[in-house]
Amino acid sequence: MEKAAIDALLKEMQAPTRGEPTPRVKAIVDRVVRDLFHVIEEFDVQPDEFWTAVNYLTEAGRNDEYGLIAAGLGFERFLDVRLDEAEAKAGLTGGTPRTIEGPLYVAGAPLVKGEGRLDDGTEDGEILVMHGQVRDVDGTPIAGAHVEVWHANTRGNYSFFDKSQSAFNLRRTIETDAEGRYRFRTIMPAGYAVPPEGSTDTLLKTLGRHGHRPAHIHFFVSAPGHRKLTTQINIDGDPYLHDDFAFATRDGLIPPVERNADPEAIAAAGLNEPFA
Ligand code: MBD
Ligand code: FE
Repeated sequence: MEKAAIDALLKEMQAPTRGEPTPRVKAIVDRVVRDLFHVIEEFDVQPDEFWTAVNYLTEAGRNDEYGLIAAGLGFERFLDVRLDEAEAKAGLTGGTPRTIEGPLYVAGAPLVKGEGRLDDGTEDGEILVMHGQVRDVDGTPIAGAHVEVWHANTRGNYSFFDKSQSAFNLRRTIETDAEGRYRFRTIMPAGYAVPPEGSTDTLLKTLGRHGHRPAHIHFFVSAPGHRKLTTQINIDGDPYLHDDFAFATRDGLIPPVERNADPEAIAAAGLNEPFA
């Protein structure tokens, strides 16, 4: 079909309307439908191919994988880049870079003050201690900020999504102390991989891609009167560090990891103390 004929057909299908459409939604849906008509035309998509795609989407929804697909196709990264751009235009610069939230955050993690232990002790992992300070863009420490932390276990799985883990394992909200500092003890996460043979995995394989992420730790940082930061850190040295299926690795989010096998140095640094 000619492009003009497709558009004429679409116009025919605009009428009759009933009631008042929501203009923004209508404009977007009309545009998406029109673009898909053109894709069907351009690629000569056959009815069986179209219904295969519909069934794929049905299954992906049943598997709760739309969030993963959005990450893997780069939508989440794109939305982030647009936020960066909008902030730059508004003159809002500086601070720790943002990166994507991903689909695995769960609200309501236990609140601890200043420091805490994230792992429930059931897994034998490499002990990881991370500390930091929340500051505003002028460098002033922020006491009482909330640092929400969540990450995967040594198999790359997240509590709640992995029913074998205890509730809120590897998830906490840490309130910064008077100097804006926070500290936590946990176990070193492994990199994440999309569920094998799932909808995302199938799609990525069809595109000649993998579904791996480097080992990482997620953060929301928030305080009254400040914009909320959504970010992550990556574990340096991970083979997928610069090959993340979700495109979330960014300069400034790969802190140095100090590996220390010396028990005396660990004790001297106060790292044997019972984190709350
Ligand atoms: C993750 O753990 C994640 O952080 C993202 C962005 C996508 C899938 C799994
Ligand atoms: Fe993640």
